[in-house]
Formats: sequence, C-alpha cells, structure tokens
Amino acid sequence: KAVAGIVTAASIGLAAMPSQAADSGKKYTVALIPGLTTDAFYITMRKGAQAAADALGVNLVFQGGPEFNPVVQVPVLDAMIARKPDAILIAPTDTTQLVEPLRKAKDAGIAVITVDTFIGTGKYQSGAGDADFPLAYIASDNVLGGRMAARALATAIGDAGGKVYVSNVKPGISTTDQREAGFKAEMKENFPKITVLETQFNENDANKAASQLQAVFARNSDLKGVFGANLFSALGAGNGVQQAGQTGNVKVIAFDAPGSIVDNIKSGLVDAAIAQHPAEIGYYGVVSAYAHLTGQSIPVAIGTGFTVIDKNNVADPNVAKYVYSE
Ligand code: T6T
Repeated sequence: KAVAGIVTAASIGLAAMPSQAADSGKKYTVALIPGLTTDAFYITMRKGAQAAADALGVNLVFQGGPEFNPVVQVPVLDAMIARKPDAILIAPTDTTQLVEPLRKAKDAGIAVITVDTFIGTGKYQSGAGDADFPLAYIASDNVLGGRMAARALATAIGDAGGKVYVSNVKPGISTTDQREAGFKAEMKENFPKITVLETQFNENDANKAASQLQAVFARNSDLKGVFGANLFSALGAGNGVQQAGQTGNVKVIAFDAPGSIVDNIKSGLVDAAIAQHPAEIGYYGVVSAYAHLTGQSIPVAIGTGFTVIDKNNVADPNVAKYVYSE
C-alpha cells in the first residue's frame, strides 16, 4: 500500500519495470577471471561484481587459478571460452602472454573487458597495435598510486632522505610495472635526497620478499625504507623488517590493504597502505559488460580511486570500509 503523499509505481497502477534483460528473456552470464583466487584484492573485487550482478539479474561466474601466473591462467581462460559466457572480465597476468588467448575469446563473440591489469598498452579500441581489442579497462591509476606511495615513503623517512627499494612481483604485469615507474618518477622529480636501490622481484611470494628485505638490509645497514608494490610484496617486506629487528627504523609503505596489513599499521610495522577500491572495479566491470550486452556504448576506460590508510585514520569507518575482504 502506498504511503500517503508518496507516489510509487504501484500507487499509480504501474507494474514494476522489468529490466531490459528480463524484457528480452535473456539472462546474461558474465565470467570474472581474477589474477588468482586466494588474494583478498580479488575476493573483494568479486564481492563488488556480485553486488552488480544481483542488481542487474546477471549470472556471475568466478573462476581462476591458485597462482598469479599466465601458465596457470591461460587454461582457465580456455575452459571459460568453451563455456561461452556473454562476457569475460579478466585481470590478465601478463601484458603480452594473454593477448592471443584473449583474442580467441573475442573471435568466439565473447565481450572482453579487462579489470585491474591490461594487455598491450592498455589503450583499447584505438586502432593501434594488435592488443587494443578489449572493450574497456577498469582499474586503479597505478602510475598515480606509485607516486602516492613515493610521497608517503618520503614523508615517513623525513628530510634526511636515504636508501629505499621497491619490492615487486615480476616484470610484465601492467599494474605493478606502472606502480614501480610512478614511484621512481616521483622520487626522481621531487625527492633528490632519496636513493632508490635495485628492485627485488619476489614472484608474488611473501616469504621470498621477506628474505630479500633481510638480504638488502645486510648489504645496506643504512636502508631507510621499502615500497611493497602489491599485497604479497608488502606483507613480505614488512615481515622482513620485523625479522631484521628494524620495525620503525625501516619504513614500509604497502600497496593494497588486507586485514593483515591493517594490523601491521596498528602495530607500527607499516607506515601507510595505499588501498585500491577493488569492489568498485568489480562492480563497474559487471555494469560495463551489461551495458554493452544490452546495446549501450561504454567508456573505454574507468579509473577507480584510492584511500591512503595510516594510523591516524585507520579507525574511521569511512576509511575502514576500504579494508579488503578475506
Ligand atoms: O595489487 C593487486 C593487483 O592490483 C595486482 O595486479 C596484483 O596483485 C594484487 O592482486 C595484490 O596481490
């Protein structure tokens, strides 16, 4: 029954508006293929994607591998193409090695959108290069994120400056490559007293990142800081600082914000985390796929935001809501 004074569709005799998909009798299936399944970043992305799927009446399928590795991801993608979803949202684990496997999806008539990471240069639908065929790229601005991490690390270290390095996954991943580039550019342009040592690549293995921290510290007892360029790099680098007995002396800036990193902020091991908004990426991924499938044109790129979490704001609910789901 309509409440007095409020006009609802029911109160003026209109039936609830069917969605376009319901109208045409078609329930779309959208697949989400993450970089790996057991990563709080992608678990949170899935939640956002599911929220949009529920709102739009879309069937969401989540399928990925246990490792961030193209050799593991390509068979998952091939199996998904064989299931013929209407659209595939994917975080490609390599800028070049996923190009041909994704072209197969496109050639099979499946709408391809990349989330988080990109293939080629990430400039899609431009007519340039052979990897511009995905319809859209929905992600953080990772160069900016790297610059933000550099500023946070420089602030944590203070005016004297000193030596720092980047703990990173491996070359060829668009996101982490861009973060490292943004970090180094910002240091070079604005923090001349900071020396950036050689990057340490950990293959997304936090234990390896922890050992590398200790090895770098053994060679550079005046090490002042480290930038962990993704969740596992940051977690491992922080653990390495703790194992070296350098908590508070070697500053840590983390990219990504799972609960474990937030605990490390509270304990003083990590100075700040650059939280991405993975739920937003998943949500707009599904919305974009649905819009495309129902005949709308869609933006070729959607940039999602960041929240910088540190000990001063970590208790604020408007900040804490960006901590990733596990
Ligand atoms: O940092 C995220 C993601 O953006 C990156 O592409 C890969 O690593 C994460 O999933 C965190 O582990």
